[in-house]
This record gives sequence, C-alpha cells and structure tokens, in this order.
Amino acid sequence: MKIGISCYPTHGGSGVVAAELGLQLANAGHEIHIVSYATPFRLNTFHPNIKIHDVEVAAYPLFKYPPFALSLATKLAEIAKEYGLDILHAHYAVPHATSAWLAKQIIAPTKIKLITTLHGTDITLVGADASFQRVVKFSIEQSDGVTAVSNYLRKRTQEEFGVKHDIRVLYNFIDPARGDNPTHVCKKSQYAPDNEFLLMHASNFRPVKRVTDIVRIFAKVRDAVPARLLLIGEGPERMLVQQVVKDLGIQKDVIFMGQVDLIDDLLKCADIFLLPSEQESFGLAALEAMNCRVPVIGATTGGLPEVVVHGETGFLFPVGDIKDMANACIELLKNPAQHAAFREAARKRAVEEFGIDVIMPRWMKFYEEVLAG
Ligand code: GMT
Repeated sequence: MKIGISCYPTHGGSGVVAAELGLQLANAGHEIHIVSYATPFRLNTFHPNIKIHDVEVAAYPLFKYPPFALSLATKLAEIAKEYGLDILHAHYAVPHATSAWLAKQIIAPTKIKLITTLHGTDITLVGADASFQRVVKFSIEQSDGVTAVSNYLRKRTQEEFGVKHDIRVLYNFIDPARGDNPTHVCKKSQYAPDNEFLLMHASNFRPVKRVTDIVRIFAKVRDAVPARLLLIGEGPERMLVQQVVKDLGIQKDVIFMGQVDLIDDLLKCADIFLLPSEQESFGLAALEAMNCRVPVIGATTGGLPEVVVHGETGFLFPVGDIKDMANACIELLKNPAQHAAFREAARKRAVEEFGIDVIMPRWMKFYEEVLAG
C-alpha cells in the first residue's frame, strides 16, 4: 500500500501514534509519506520506505492567520497524485481530515480513500467548539474510514456530533521490546540518590493534564515516604507548576526534565506514573509507563479506564481527588509485594492487550476493508 499520513509533529500523543504507525507500516514494506509542518520527533531517523514532506505555509501581511489547512490540502493533493497514493490517513481531525477531503476534491476523479483517526481533543475540546463543529462533523462523515482511540471517544463523537458513520475503535499500541531492554541512559540513583521512591509524569503541560495536582499529590506522598518527583515535558503550565513547587517548598525533590523524545529509559526508573488529567481519551503515556512495568495512578476520566485497570495495574479516582490518589501511592509504595504484583500486571496488560503484534493486524485489516469498500 502507498499511504500518506498527515499529523502534528510536536510532542504529543497523536503525533507519536501517527509516527509509530507509519514506522510499523514501513517495516512491513508499505510506502509511507508523512506530511506535516516539521519532521515528527519520533521519525528523526532514516527509513527507506518513509518520505517526509514539509508543508510550507505562505506568509503575507494580509494573513493575520496563515491558512495552514489550505497549504496542507495542496501538499496532500500533489503527493497523492505524484506517488499514486492509495490512502490519505489524517491523524487528529482538525484540520487534517478537512485538508485531506479538499485534496481529494482537487485530484478528482480518484480512487484514493480517506481515513480519519480521532485522538481526543479534536473531539472533546477543539472539535466541539462552535467554530469548528460543522466542519469537523462534515470531515468525519466524508471519510471512507474513521477510527477512535477508545470506546469512550467513539461514544462521545457519536453523541456530540450526531455522527452516524461507523467508527472503529483501534487502541494505541506499544512496542514490548522498548519496555524490556535494560536501562542504558537512566540510573535511578541519579534522580533518587538516597534510595527514595521515584514518581514520574510526562505530558505537554496543558491545563487539561492538571500537572499542579501532581505536585500536590507528590507533596503528600513525600510527607509519608521518602520520594522524588520527575516531570517530563514542556508546555503552557510549566511556570505555574514551578511556582506551586516553590510555594510548597519542595524544590529539592522535584526534577524538571524538559522535553525528552524517547521516554522509555526514564520510565524504567519510575515506581509510579501519575496521570490525574481532567480529560484523557486514551492516555498513551500511561500505556508507555505500563509497558515499562510502572503502575499508573490517575483520574477516572475518558478512555483511561480502558487502559488502566483499577486495583490491578494502578488506581483511578475522580478528577481532582488528590487525597485518594496520594493515599493510593503511599499504600502501594509501602507494600512491596503488592507493588511488584502491580508492576507485573501492568506490563502483562500492556503487552497482551496493546502490543504491536495485537494491534497492528487490526490496522492492516482495517486498511484492507477501507480499500475494498
Ligand atoms: O493532548 C492533546 O491535546 C491531543 C492529543 C495529542 O496530540 O497528544 O492527545 C490525545 O491523543 C493521544 C493519542 O491518541 C491520547 O493518548 C490522549 O489521551 C489524547 N489527549 C486527550 O484526550 C486530552
């Protein structure tokens, strides 16, 4: 197959999923064209079956808001025609699905198929905004195939947009090998030198991630057991989070790592991964942690309960329930046998339910069905 994938290149789940899917397809011998405004950070190595196409957006004083969606549509149309693509696969509906639809009109008549993968905020926050609602609904309905990253997201899309289109749930996946290899880069003692426990979080530090809750959870944990907190990522709330750390007087025990491309080596040093988000359609970072044998403590929100099994691979509580999340951390850390059992259960679930060998055949079947449809 020849597949064009459009996605965001930045640190964030949708770009990671698009890049990893592209890599798996390329490894299987398919021809992959990634179309984005920069090289996705997980694709910064050469692969003979992957071509990266940069979208350049015209700058002109008249444009207060440069029309990225139009530049993307033009690029997708050019590439689809030049390489004879079979499929255009848009990751994150806004604006990729709409640009893909426009590209298809530009090169009509064509047999090319459109697939849209919904990741979360394209539906729950951005897509449901009144200014986007109709165009997102239209673009979903015009797709030949639509996938969502969880049952929760499928339901929300159907309810909020009144979409009748069949939506296939295809869960995000992990490479089991990445969770298993010995640690080369991260030595736990570098971050928790006195045998303290190490709590970890990784995100884009947007308000939806509630990173300040993490700091408050950690402050309670630290009062009960020796522990450090390692925060991975960058984003709009970073300064606020630093201020809360300062206000609580725990600067010495909180490490800000900034952006890290491959977080597995760090995750392997963690005792607990925290994800208390307001909203999480899937929670890829939680799955990556589980793959590295790290139990997850977070919020019962969105699709996260489809990934983390409460009482088995971690604990989930209502959004904002800092007290219970902290207590669950303390209990788990004070009980080494239970902690070890959770570690193994997390890894087992990640591999058995979300491993490449489980999820990739579903993607292949889906692509074939769309092509045949
Ligand atoms: O975080 C976002 O705003 C969008 C997106 C991203 O690019 O990181 O995240 C969503 O897609 C991920 C990959 O499918 C999911 O694991 C995240 O749960 C989802 N984020 C939200 O729903 C907030």
